[in-house]
Amino acid sequence: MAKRLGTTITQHILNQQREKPEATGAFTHILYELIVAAKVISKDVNKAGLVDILGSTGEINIQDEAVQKLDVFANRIIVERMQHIGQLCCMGSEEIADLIDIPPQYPKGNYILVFDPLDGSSNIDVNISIGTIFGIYKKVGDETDINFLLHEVLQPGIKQVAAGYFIYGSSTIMVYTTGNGVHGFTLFPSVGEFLLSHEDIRIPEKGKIYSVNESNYPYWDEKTRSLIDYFKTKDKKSGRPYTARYVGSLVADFHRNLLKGGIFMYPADLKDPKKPSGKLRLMVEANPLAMVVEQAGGYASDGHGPILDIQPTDLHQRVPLYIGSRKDVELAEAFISEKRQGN
Ligand code: AFP
Repeated sequence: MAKRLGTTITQHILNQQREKPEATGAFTHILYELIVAAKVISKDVNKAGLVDILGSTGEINIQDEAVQKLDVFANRIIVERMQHIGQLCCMGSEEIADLIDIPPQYPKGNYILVFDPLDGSSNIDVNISIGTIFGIYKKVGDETDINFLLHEVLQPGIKQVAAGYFIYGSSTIMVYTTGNGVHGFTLFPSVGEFLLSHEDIRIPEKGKIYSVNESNYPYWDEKTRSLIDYFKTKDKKSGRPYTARYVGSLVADFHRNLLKGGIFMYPADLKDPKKPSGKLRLMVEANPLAMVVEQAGGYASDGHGPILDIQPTDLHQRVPLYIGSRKDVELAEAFISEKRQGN
C-alpha cells in the first residue's frame, strides 16, 4: 500500500484543499498546527518509559521542571498551539469540563476543534499504543462569545469537516479524512516529517476480529450478550468463531480493525449507574472515528442507528459504540435493536 512514499502530509493536505475552490487556507493551517502539536506529544510519549529511570516520579524532574501527567501535558500542548492561530472560535477537550475559549489577545476564526489529547493514557506505563483523536467543525452562526457557543459545538458528527487520529505506537502514525477518503502517514523521526504510508485506506466489508472488554459480560443486557456469543459460536459458513483482540486503547484497537477488518464494541452496560451508555464519549472519541470509518467504507452505530446522526446534548456525553466493518456493525445493530434474535 506504500505508494508515493515521498508525499508529505503538508503536501497531501494542500493537494486535497486545492481541489476545493472555496478553500481559504484556514483549514490547512489548523491541520498543520495540530500536526506540530502531535509531533511534540509523540516525542514525550516516547520518553515516558525513561521517567522512572531518570528518577523523576515526584513533582520535579531532572531539569527542575514540574512533572506533568502526560495526558495533562498533551492537552496543554494542543491548547497552546491551537489557540493563537486565528482559525478557531473555541475548543472542546476530553480533559476539560467546559469549552476552551481563545484568549482575547488572539483573533478568533470560524472553526471548532474537539479532541481527546491522549486516549488510552492508562496504558502509558505498559508501553501500549495510545493516541490523540480529533474532529473539526465549522461554526455556522455569527456568535463569538464563549458563553453562547455551546450550541455551535453540539453539532452531529455528520457535520465534521475533518477528523482523524495520531497513534503513538511502534511508530507514530496520523490517519485523517477531510471527506475525501482516509489516508495514513507515518512519522519519519530522523526527518521529522509525516510521509504517506497508507493511501486511500478501505476497511474490509466483513472482518474476522471482534474487540470488546468481555469482563463486562455480567453487566450487559441479554441482547448484547447474545451478540458477543454469536461472534464466539462456531459456524464455518459465516466464518465463526471470530478471533478476539482487545488492547484497551481505543485508537490502537480501532486502527488494527481499520486495516484488518472487524468490529470494535463498547456497549452500554449496567456497571456504573452514572454511565448507562458505556464509557466512550460521543464528541471526542466516537464521532471522529465514525467519520474516519465511514470514509473508509465501514460503519459506526450506537446499536440503533448511525453515530454520525446523533444530536449531542452535552460536550462530554457518552455513547455505546459499535464500529468497524460495515457488515459486522450492521449485524451488531440488528442484534441490539432487536431486529434479530439468537444465531
Ligand atoms: P483510559 O484513557 O483511561 O486508558 O481509557 C481508555 C478508553 O477510553 C479507550 O481508549 C478504551 O477503548 C477504553 O477506555 C477501555 O475501557 P475498559 O478499560 O473499560 O475496557
